Order: sequence, then C-alpha cells, then structure tokens
Amino acid sequence: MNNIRYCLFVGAVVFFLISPLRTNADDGSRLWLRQTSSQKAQITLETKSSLTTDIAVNELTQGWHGGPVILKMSKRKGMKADAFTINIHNGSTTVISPSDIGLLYGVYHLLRLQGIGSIVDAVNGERSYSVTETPFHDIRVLDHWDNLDGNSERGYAGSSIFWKMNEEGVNDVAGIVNNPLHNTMYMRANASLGINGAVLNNVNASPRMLTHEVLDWVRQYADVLRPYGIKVYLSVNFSSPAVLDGLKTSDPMNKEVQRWWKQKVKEIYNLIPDFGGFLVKANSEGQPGPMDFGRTHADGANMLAKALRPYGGIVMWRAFVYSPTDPDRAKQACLEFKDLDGLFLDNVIIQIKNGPIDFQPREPFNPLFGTLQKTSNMVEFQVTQEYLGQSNHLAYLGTMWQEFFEDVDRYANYTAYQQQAHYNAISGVANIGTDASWCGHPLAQANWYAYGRMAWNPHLDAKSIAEEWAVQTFLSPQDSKITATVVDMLMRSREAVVDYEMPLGLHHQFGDSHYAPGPWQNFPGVRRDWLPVFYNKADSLGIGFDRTVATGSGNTAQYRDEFYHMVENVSTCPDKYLLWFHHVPWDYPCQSGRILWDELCFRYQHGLDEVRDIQRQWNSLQGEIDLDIFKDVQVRLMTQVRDAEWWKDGCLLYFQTFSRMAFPDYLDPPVHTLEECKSVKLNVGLYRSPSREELNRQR
Ligand code: GCW
Repeated sequence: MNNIRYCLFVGAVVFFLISPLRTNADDGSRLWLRQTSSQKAQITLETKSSLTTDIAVNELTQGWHGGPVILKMSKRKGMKADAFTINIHNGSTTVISPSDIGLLYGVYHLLRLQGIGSIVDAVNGERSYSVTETPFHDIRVLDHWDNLDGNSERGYAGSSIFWKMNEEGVNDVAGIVNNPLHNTMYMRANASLGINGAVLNNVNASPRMLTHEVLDWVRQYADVLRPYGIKVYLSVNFSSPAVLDGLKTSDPMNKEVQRWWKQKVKEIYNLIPDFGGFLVKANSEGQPGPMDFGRTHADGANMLAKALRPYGGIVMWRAFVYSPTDPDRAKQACLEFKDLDGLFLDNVIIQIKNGPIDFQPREPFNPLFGTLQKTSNMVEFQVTQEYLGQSNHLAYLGTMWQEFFEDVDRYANYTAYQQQAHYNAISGVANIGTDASWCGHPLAQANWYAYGRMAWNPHLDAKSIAEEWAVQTFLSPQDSKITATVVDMLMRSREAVVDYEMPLGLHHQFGDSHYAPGPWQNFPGVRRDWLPVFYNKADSLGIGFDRTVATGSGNTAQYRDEFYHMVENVSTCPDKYLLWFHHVPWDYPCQSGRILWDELCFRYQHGLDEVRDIQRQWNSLQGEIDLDIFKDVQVRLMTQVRDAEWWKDGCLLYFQTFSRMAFPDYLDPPVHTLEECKSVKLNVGLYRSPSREELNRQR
C-alpha cells in the first residue's frame, strides 16, 4: 500500500514537473522576496502614514508570520535618517526610525531576519532581541548603462527596463511606468537592500537625455521610485549645450555655457524636486569633456556642481580616464587626478572603478584610493559581469568586493576616510534587464543582492550574504542541502573564473566582446593598451607586466608604503598579483613551490576542475529546485565548462609558444588546437533566457 502511495506521489511530482500546463513554474522574477504569509499580521502604524509607510505595512501583511508589529517614527540624536532599530520583546516587535524610509528598511530587515530564521525564538517570546542598523555609505547607487533605444551597454539580461524610445518620443518599454504591477519588484528589491539611487542611463550619455520629452519620462520614473526611497540621477553628456541648443562651445568657463547648465538644472528640479544629480564620463573613450577646451576635470565638475548645489544635487565625476600620456594605463587615473585634489567643490564625488584597469576578474585596488586626501570619492563596482563570463558564467562577486574592502581598509584607510568625507557614496553597474529573472543567469541575482548588502555595510562577509540570499531565494533552511550546496558553488565561483581566465595577476586577455580568450590579439593601428599582448608581454624570457619602480612603469609607487613595498619586491608580491606587477621568468619559483610555467598550468586546470565540480554540485540538486530554474542554470554551467576549456587551451597553447616548456602531467591534454582557439567565436552561442513577454506568450 505504502508503495502504491509512494508511486502515485512520485508520478504526481513527475507530472507536475513536466506538465506544460504548469502555471506556477518559477521564472525567477520574485528574486529573494518570496516569503508569503497566510496569517493576518497585526500591524500598528504609530506615525502619519505616507506612500512609504503604506508599502512597509503591505510588506508585513504579505510576509510576516509573527506577532504584533509597531512601526514608530522617532528622532534620536545622532541617528542617521535611514537608520532603524528593531526591538522584539515578549513576542511583540517595534521598528523605530527617524524617517519613513528608515521604517521601510527596518521592515525589510525584519523580514530578512525572519527569512533566514534567526529570530524564531524571539518571535516566539522566548528571548528579547534588539538590533540597530545604520548604513555605512550614505549614497548607494545603481548605475544603469541603458541607452534610449533600449539597449543596455554590457547588459546581458535583455534590454533596458527604462527605455525603448522611438523618434517621436514614445517610450515603448514594458517598464516600470507602463507595467507598475510587475515592476514594483525592481523597487522592492532595491529598497529591501537599502539601495537609494538609480542612474537611469548609460555613462556614454546621449545629449537627448536632457531634452524636455525625455526629462518628462525621468519625472515619471522619479515618481514611482520615490516612495521606495530611490532617487533618480542622470548621466550627462558634456557637450549637451552645443549639441542640444546650438551653443558655440561647451567650454565650462564660458558664461553662456554655465548659464545653460543652470537653466537645465532648474528645469530638472522643477520636474523632480528631489533629483539626485549627475554622473559624468568625461574625456574618456571618446566622450567629450572639459579637456577638449583646455580645462581640467575640476573645472568641468565644478561648473556642474555649482548649478546643482542650490538644490542639494551632487556630481559623480568618473576617474575612468586613460589618455595615453603614460604608457601604463594603470597609472592614468592617479596622474590625472592627484594634482586636482582639493580643487573640487564639496558636492563633487570622484567615482573610481575598484581596480586601475577595467573591471577585470582580479585587479589590485585602484591607487587613487588613498591618494585623494581632500576629495570625496566613491567606488564603482561592476555588478554586470562584462569580463566574468557575462550571463553565461556563474561568478559570485561578493568575494571580489570583500577582497576590495579588506585591501582598501588595510592599505588605504577606506573606512576612516569615508566616515569623515563630505559625501560617503558607492555605486554598482547594474546587471538588470528585461529577462524574466532580471539578471540573465538566475544565480547572478546574488550579485545584485550582495552589492546592495555591501553598499549598506561593506564589512559584511561574502559568505553570510550568499547564505542570506540562498535561503530567501530558494526558501530553503540554513542547514539544508540546497543552501549548503548553492553557497559553496557561489563561494568558489569567482576564484574559478580568475583561474581559468586570467590567473596570477594576468589581465585583459580577452578577444572580442570581452568574453572569449584572446591573449594573442595584436592589431596594427589599435591603441596598444587595448590589446591583450600589451598586458601579458609574453616573450621567450617570461610573462607579466613590470610595474615596479626599479625596472618598470613605476605604478607600484602610486600606492602607500605598506602595499608599495609588498608588491614592488617580487619575493613578497602575492602570487595573485604576480604578473600584474612583474615580468617573471618561466622558471620563477612561485609561492606554491611550483615554477611559474607549472603554476600557470596548475591554475588553468584548477579553474576548469572547479567549474566541473560546481556543475556536479548543481546537478546533485536535480529534483530539489524548481525545474525551470534548474535547467536554466544547468545549461549555463555546461556552457561555462565548455568555455573554461577554451580558455585553458587557448591561453596555455599560446603561452607555450614562448615558454617552450612541456605541459605537466596534471594538465588535461588540450582538446583544441591553438588555431581553433584563435578562430572560434565563443560568444556567438551566448545563452539568452527568455524575456517576460516571451515567457508569457509560451504559457
Ligand atoms: O568596461 C568598459 C566597457 C565600456 C564602458 C566603459 C566605461 C560604458 O567596455 O562598455 O562604457 O568601460 O566604464 O565607461
């Protein structure tokens, strides 16, 4: 009898899983906000209600399982506006904050604590619980590199959720304004993490962004984002005065130009009284900027800052610049900004990519951190995985950002510097698009989550964040197989990518599209510092970029003493940065005890083995994870293993033409020839998950 019942049960499960009529299949769109409650929670709002408190109450009504909750606004001396306290006593909970946004953050935190199971006994009245949370960074921004035509630069999750604008000014996106029901998810997700700003367009900004027709859309976005505590910001094109209104110049010292920006800013604040400010990519990769007129970054930034200051707006001015005045691109940001320190107005923040080159799988931190002493600065992370396998590969970036924060804290005094800075901010380039599961790879949602959590508190560790995310996303208990497996996969993933793409400090080894290997790429007439050969410098003697003071570019001297001494000296330079800072002979003894050539082989092999193992881990969850999500990730992992093989074969076969050394026996013999590796276009098979519209059509 039991057997029959069991068979019926299994049959039903199988039918459920394969049934094409299944309507509740998981498309991943609910992100980490999946808790629901059938219980009617008793919620008391001890403060004037607002759209924001309505959202807070609604979230609790939908998801809270515990006893009564009181939401109370109360100012406390020294408490930041968006900080909050949660007290649980005798099973009753009070959330207190000086602002309604703080209350909303408190509610999301309460739901997170419930979700991860850490307050069960307090909610049951068995103990008291109290926590106060204060965000570390005051401004926590997501940068959307979205173009008005709907494309998202380096976006691998479909198209823009904000823009699809035709010539007539119709914005035909099934986005936040047009489809508020679905898209409250975007706001809820951000608010649940405390993300409080969104730059709505690409840093390669179209001047058209500042036309009245587009600004009116920005106003509509601002209106729907506001109740969730999210301010809107815009990337602006420095030539806008000339391009849009035919001014003869966009020189920041020109009175007419200054007047133009003041007028434009006024127009914006008339539409959006709490507009956040501008993000600017100037004199970088062909974008216009103050240097076109013989002016400095400070002249340009200050002109905009003056226009924004009366309204409380800020300028985020990017330090991603590399005019070829020095042959080492890693030095350029410091060279261009060091002497301007102290010349920027208070409401300018210099936005610095975490590393000195460009979002590589591993870079040492940018030496501009620790160099600027009198200017607010903010790190720019790339949440979208431009160089880490895009939406095909699993690469959890929490570990990368933890490494960054630990290093800048230790070697550049990050925490102390930010705490006294005029503005304390952080930004991340979003990995969000129109795909049903928002981020392309379902597990890449963890990167959005981790970015938000670390923006709130950079001292959180990547593993607990991964755990929080997995528990809430898969509704799986902390000690379950699903949680343990997924967390382990995430925690190993970034290092695996580093190993099979660019171990030991190698960087910028990409072919086209920043996806496939291309260490051999060397085109005449192209900027040297766009070419992989420029960065690996492989030759018969060895490999790596000499950035030492003694014999190389001198980039090491841009760091403060402790870091400088460590990396300048090849024997104390950590293996992970070896080829970043040194050109090293093929038989150089690495810290592992292996010679460099063998270590390189070991790393590439290890990266591939790790991905294979991660694939096995995922496959072991078959039947325990929603089938759609399971298959989606499974296909991507197959692709990742395939790509890791190409990377390993391509890079090692190419480097072998210089080292002339045999492959060690722990290396899987190459399955591809170097010629094949050179001709393959890996990214052609980029896996695309369906958009929400496509999914709806299929169902
Ligand atoms: O990482 C590089 C990208 C460009 C990007 C640029 C930048 C928006 O390849 O697509 O442009 O950096 O950060 O400005």
